[in-house]
Amino acid sequence: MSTTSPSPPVSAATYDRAEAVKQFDNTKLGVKGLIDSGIKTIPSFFVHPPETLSDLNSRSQSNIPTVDLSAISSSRATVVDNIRRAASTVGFFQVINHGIPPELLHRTLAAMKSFHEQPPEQRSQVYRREMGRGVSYISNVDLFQSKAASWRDTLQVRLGPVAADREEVPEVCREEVLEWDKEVVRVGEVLLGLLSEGLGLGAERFRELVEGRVMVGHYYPFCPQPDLTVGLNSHADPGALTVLLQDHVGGLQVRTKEGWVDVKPVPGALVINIGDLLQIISNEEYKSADHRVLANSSGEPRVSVAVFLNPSNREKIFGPLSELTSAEKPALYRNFTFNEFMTRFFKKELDGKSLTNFFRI
Ligand SMILES: O=C(O)CCC(=O)C(=O)O
Repeated sequence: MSTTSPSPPVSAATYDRAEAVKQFDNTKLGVKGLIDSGIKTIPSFFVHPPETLSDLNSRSQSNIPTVDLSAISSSRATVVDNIRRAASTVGFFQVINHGIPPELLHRTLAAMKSFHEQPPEQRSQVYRREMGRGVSYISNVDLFQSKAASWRDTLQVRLGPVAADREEVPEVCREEVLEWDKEVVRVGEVLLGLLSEGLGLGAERFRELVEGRVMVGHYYPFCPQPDLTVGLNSHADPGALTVLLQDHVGGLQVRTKEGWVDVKPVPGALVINIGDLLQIISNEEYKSADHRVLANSSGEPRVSVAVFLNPSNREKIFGPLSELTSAEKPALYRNFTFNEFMTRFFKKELDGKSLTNFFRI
């Protein structure tokens, strides 16, 4: 535990947290701006409660599964089985040999880093909390709802069903974002096909789950007091499936039965996780998992790019698929529209796996 106190060193009686949060947001420069200003202690509103901090050092030595996609054409049933096993236990796995050129993996991370390292006046132009135009640069999507802020900034880009205007995507990462989206759609369709087959549903059943897509490009600057805050609070993703590209720095962890497990960076791999919606429609055959990112204590910033795959029709009714429910296995969730589901998600802070409980029967 750090012995330095977080800044500002004021008594609880005089500290106006809401004002401090507002002032931070008004800088439009995120956590990167704080680090660039030379701070050595973190503002108090980044300090997490004792119950979060005391859990940060707990970790298990196990690994999450790695699935090799190169065998799809020669031995599809084995790959389906490996994916089904990973999705129904941990809900998190890495995939290798997915066919995305290593050069694009590298370029996408580098372009996202370049966006976050642009001069302040360029970054601040894109800083906004509303996704109106489909692109927003923001620090902490839940800044005004959460008990404590987290040490990261994010560029969000809507990719589907209606993508942000090409010109809106910051030029410094425009080509890479658009190329990355194409590859994620391709790999996402393959994975959703395998996951669907794993439930005995045929390869096409989850096709629509790739149509609604949002990309988040996270930047986790060095944190001077990493034992007082987090990079990203524990949460489960609400949508169907997440495709994540992380750099070599590390810090992502997933909660398993054995405790928190590091999702160790594997060169060239993608990290895939099941979201709450897929847990629900599979009637819990597949499991979404809580995950978090530790505050970055390394000398270099950490960069990750996640694309959340969702259905596009917000009015469509979702719930456990009838093929997967029976007298022996009754539906565990009620039906809802995707709109109701996402509205519920955005009403709360990113605080663990609680979204599914709102819809549980
Ligand atoms: O940065 C990471 O590794 C994880 C990102 C993540 O969990 C999210 O965006 O929901």
